[in-house]
Amino acid sequence: LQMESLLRRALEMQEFELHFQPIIRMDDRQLVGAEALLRWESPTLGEVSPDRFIPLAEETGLIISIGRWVLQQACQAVSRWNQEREEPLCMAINVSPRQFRDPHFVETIRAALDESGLGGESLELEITERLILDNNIDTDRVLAELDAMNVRLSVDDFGTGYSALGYIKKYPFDTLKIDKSFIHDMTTKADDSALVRAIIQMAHSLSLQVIAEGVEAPEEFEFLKKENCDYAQGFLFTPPLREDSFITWLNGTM
Ligand code: G
Ligand code: G
Ligand code: MN
Ligand code: NA
Repeated sequence: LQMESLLRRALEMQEFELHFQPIIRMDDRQLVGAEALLRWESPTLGEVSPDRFIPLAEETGLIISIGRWVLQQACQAVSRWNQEREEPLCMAINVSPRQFRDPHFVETIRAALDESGLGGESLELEITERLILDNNIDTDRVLAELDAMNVRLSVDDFGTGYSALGYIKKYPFDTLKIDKSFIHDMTTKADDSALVRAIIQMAHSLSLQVIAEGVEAPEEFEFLKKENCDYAQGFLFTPPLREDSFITWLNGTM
């Protein structure tokens, strides 16, 4: 209850910050984009993990206004970065089922893109399997509208949910993100390496691209590269960074 009342005020008290984690193309190790990850520093509670406050924000409906803030901040950030780049970066944002079901969701996306002068192709929305399997009324229509705006759509944490594979073909997804739990055991456990290989092959046969999450070791990178995985993200490159550190990292390594 205390956390709820603190969370209610966190936006206006400017206690949120976005961190950014690079997404790397495996072919040439070039930076192609970043995932925006929300951080809450409460003066009362200290740093609160999103695993704790995101579910609370979903229950209370606060995720609608918080999610809008995330979207606006993330679009403005990538728009700034792209002004100084030849190859534009794509910004990936996590979207909760509750946001997705908000009747103003598509309109909010359109406004954030317009206000930051971005095309839809500069934005990727990460959606969990949970949302798709909600079997909600408007899922088809909302995904089709986003697709028509060229917004990219990815399935986050792939493999951890119920993985009804039918929906992947049914909806206009561009990318699968393989959950870090599989990547972690992939180079030591035969089951996990077989699974990762199968996911990559299946994705490619459906014309989807694959991002491996949680890549921590060079052996993992090499294994994924051999299996033709398209992109990688993880501590091997860097943890999520504040914008200033992200820019420093980008200038230092790319
Ligand atoms: O960054 P970290 O690993 O602590 O994130 C934990 C979880 O919180 C992840 O599952 C991530 O998807 C989720 N998360 C982080 N930022 C956001 C956000 O802006 N919106 C939503 N809906 N979830 C987020
Ligand atoms: O659920 P989602 O994929 O949105 O969550 C991404 C989370 O994974 C972020 O909170 C981020 O901090 C975390 N993360 C990113 N790279 C790594 C990694 O290499 N190892 C581990 N253990 N976590 C990671
Ligand atoms: Mn994610
Ligand atoms: Na994930």
